Amino acid sequence: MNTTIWNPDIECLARPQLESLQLDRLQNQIRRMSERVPYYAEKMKAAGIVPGDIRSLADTRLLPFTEKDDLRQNYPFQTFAVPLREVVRIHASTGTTGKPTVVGYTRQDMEIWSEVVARFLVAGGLTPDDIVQIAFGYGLFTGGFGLHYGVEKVGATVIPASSGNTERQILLMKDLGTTALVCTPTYAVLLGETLRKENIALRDLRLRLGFFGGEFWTESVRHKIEESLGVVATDNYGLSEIVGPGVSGECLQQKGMHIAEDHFLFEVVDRNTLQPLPDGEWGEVVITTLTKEAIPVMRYRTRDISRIITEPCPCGRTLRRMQKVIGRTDDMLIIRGVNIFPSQVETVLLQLQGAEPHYQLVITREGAMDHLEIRVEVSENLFSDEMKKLNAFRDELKHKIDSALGVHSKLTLVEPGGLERFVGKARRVVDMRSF
Ligand code: DLL
Repeated sequence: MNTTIWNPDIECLARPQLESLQLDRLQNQIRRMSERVPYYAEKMKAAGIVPGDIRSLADTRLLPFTEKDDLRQNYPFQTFAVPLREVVRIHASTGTTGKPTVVGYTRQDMEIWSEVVARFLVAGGLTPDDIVQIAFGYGLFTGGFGLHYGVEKVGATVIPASSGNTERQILLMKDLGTTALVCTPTYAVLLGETLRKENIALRDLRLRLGFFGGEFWTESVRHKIEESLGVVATDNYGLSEIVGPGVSGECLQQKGMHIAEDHFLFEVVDRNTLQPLPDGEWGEVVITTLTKEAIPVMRYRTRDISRIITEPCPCGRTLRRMQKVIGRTDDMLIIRGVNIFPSQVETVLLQLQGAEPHYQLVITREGAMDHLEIRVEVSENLFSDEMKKLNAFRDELKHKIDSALGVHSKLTLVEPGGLERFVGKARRVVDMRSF
């Protein structure tokens, strides 16, 4: 196992020293926000808070939250804390509706961004000898450029393949001897399938590591990817509003993502009461930036559901970990009064031999009744088997899904390759109720 740590001075810092660093930075950041960003100054005033009220890390709870909509309403630059001439890079979040959220970076922000990405890359086994194929989109999305600069910082070789064009990705992998792959887990699954379809043996490739992030994925998908691509697959997490990739990432233990706590202050709050929860409890992740110059963010409600792992990690890093994200609060569907997360479906699916990690939830409304249809792709093997086997599989899967979700659904089995493939993040839910 690779035991190299990119920045041991910080990644292995004793807790009391880390917390004192965090508090210093928090106080400084809040003061800067109140002086430089009228939006935060007003919000703090409305909450009856002055920067001097933040005397301990626990006082973070006194600060108002920021939501995606707040940033949208300040489109494009109103929450920037520096003049544009100090901004060296702009990115934007992948908004599906309306205007995107624009984010900016100063030169120092860029330096910190590549530093935090380098940390998780090295934690996941990357060395300067690796050849890294980045199959995230290069553009306004933070994935491509974020990973690119981190890989360069580590000193490995970057292949900036960008997203899509699966044939070419495989050609590059073969001919250039790619050892590490960077993309969404969804795309990694597709690449694995394509290798199999084209009878490309893993021994003809040099792949050994995979860094996947940008969307939720289950442990079962991790196993599928590791098997089909011959890599050790680690998870990494981030969001544009905070920095992009690099907020947290797994080490080779593959048990939770170490948070760059010297730059990002984490809280987990109850998603209904918004009160901070004790460490270890599941809730919504809320992040305050500690060092961001261009767009500092105060208590950003990520909508992502996770929990803090406080137990020490055998890798030696003292930075706490967040558990794999299990979904977003706004992914939650309410079907006939029952709360459902697409992740529950994925978890059940992959427990059964024969189901592929390609599925779609379609919700329709007839009169006042909501209907949930779950479309699941089946494997080639099962599909070519006799009808009896397929029916037995359908019955078992339907029973398992219904009891996991607590609501009746219609299960439709789809032939191999029958559902849409994604080169970036997957879209699993089609909610026809809003059409
Ligand atoms: O997806 C940043 C990123 C790029 C992270 C590449 C990692 C790798 P956004 O487009 O702003 O930024 O989307 C952020 O994606 O709030 C989560 O809901 C989801 N997300 C990101 N990483 C993970 C992950 C980038 N590892 C939103 N697990 C976040 C689960 C993730 N969800």
